[in-house]
Amino acid sequence: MTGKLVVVSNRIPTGATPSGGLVVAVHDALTRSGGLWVGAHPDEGTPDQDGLTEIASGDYTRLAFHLTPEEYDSYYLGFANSVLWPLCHGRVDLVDIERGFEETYLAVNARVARLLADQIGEGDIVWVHDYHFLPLASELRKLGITARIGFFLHIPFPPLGALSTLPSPDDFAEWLSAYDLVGLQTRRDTASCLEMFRADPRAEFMTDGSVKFRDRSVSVRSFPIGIDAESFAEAAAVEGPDAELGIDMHEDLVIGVDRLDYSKGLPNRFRAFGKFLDSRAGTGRRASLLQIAPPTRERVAAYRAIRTELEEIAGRLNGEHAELDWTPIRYIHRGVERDTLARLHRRARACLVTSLADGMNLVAKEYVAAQDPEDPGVLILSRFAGAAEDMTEALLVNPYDIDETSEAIETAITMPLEERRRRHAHSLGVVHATNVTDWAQSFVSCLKTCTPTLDYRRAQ
Ligand code: GDG
Repeated sequence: MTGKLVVVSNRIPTGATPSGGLVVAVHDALTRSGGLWVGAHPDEGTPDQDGLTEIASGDYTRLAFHLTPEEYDSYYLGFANSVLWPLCHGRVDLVDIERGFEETYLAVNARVARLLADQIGEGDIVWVHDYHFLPLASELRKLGITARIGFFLHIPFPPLGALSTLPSPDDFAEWLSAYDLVGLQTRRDTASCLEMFRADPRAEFMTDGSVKFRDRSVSVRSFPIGIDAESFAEAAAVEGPDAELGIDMHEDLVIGVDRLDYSKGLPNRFRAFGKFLDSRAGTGRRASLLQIAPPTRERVAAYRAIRTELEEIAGRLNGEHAELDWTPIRYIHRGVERDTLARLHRRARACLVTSLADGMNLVAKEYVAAQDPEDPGVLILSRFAGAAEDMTEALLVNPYDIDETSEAIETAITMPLEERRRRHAHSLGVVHATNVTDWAQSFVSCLKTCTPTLDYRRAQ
């Protein structure tokens, strides 16, 4: 197969500082291979405009489709982010089903399929990303496209029972069966996806491990995503005065970096940090939490609610614990330059990743990559983040357990050097074994051949 790689995802880079895991990872992959990247136009809800528009292209071509304001509301904010996102992150209570959401989601996918069909040539392979495009392959098949099409889900695969929340629960299996390869972040997600097919009378399991669904067969595998560890480590090691980063060398710095999303467990993280401050009261030892949390999806009510909740907790804790010359929680509701972020990670004694559910969590890998191996900081990692499946030597916590998380902060900051080095060496091994280049290459080569194995790492 000699055709080009065609990537489809909701977001495409426009030159601004990328702050989404998917964008960072796929940009790196396409820069290396060349090809075509199709995504939604960055101007949210542009007036009715058909066709694809070329936007800032470099090593590969980028084409954007346009969403009308109504489509943006019902497809993107609606079905994708008020139904599928909470469903996949175990927040069925936040699922908001409105008339027209699913219809628009299907219509947008059908339109994108029509636009895409003209771009797909003989021998091309198509790689579709994430929950915005679950039905895309099925729409492309209706148009007679026979190319190999793969799908990668960046977020957790929903548990079987939760699928009943969908207006048409059987659609999920139907949509996924139109792909040749379905890639998931973890072995646990793979098991959940296979469980869905196992429970579906239309599916049949083949001896090579693939799933036969009507007249097609689909392979389901895990491809844990990673980062470009070397370039992140390089950026982290750039020397510069602490004052430039706003760091006080007399205090222990704990860092958190997350889009302000309810799946990231930020209120519980702040509460745990508050308990930790309580436990240190009167000791004269200072620690501060630097939380960088750029805004995201602010027109969805659940996101406005989490912002209000977090600001209330931060304000209360700072009111209780701050001194004239010290603010224990520094909460920045803006994006920060990647290079600054990398340097901050290296200076932080600990990093808090306390997701209540998370496909992988790249911040966990970035923090590990940024450390000085001779004197590394400690990663405190939620056992509900996909990263925890392999990073078993991080300090794993249950983010619902505030006491446990609070104690983990103390353990991390006071951990002896030898133990820090041992734990870090293991985590760094995982980061290197799952780097983003291998991730993309493994997915693409598996899509070309679809040889039967349930986990690409075991095949290497
Ligand atoms: C989804 C899944 C999965 C964050 N703030 C800033 C900034 N970031 C960067 C981080 C990291 C990325 O954004 C966030 O990636 P995560 O993986 O942590 O989370 P999601 O955005 O939810 O990504 C997730 C991922 O897709 C990939 O498959 O791991 O589970 O939810 O790279 O560093 N970057 C800069 N400034 C910021 O303020 N420059």
